[in-house]
Amino acid sequence: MKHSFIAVAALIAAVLAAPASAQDYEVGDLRVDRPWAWATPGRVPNGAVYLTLTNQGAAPDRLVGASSPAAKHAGLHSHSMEGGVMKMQPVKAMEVIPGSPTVLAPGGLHIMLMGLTAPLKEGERFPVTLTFERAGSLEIEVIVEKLGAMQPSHGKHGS
Ligand SMILES: [Cu+2]
Repeated sequence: MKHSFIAVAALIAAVLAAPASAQDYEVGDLRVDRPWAWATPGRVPNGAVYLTLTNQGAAPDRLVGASSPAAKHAGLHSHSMEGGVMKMQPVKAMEVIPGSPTVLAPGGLHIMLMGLTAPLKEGERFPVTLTFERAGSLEIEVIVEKLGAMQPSHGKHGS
């Protein structure tokens, strides 16, 4: 009982602590914090990138596209519960509103990597280019984190 609690607490601490060591990036009024991805087991064809977008300016902006040499195709996706089932769907854009950070996280918004050119391995980094409507393009480096508990729900995703 006590042991399992400590294990869970340690896991949560590790998950929260790990992305914080990643770099932050800026383009125009926008800041991109802690881009990361889960490691992908075996030959899983898809991965997902998570990060936080902050708008430090006065005008709203939107993330309208993403690309990466790590995958054949990168797309913007959201997650939602429909009849008790977690579903993903493509979204055209993600709003980045001043004063209200847009958080991409497991179970919510994410950048989908479809057709990975190689498995994502813990500790590795790969580049992703983000395209914003106003601020333009920005290349970030995504850190691959240890596979976590949210991955199975994501594995259902079809390309
Ligand atoms: Cu997805």
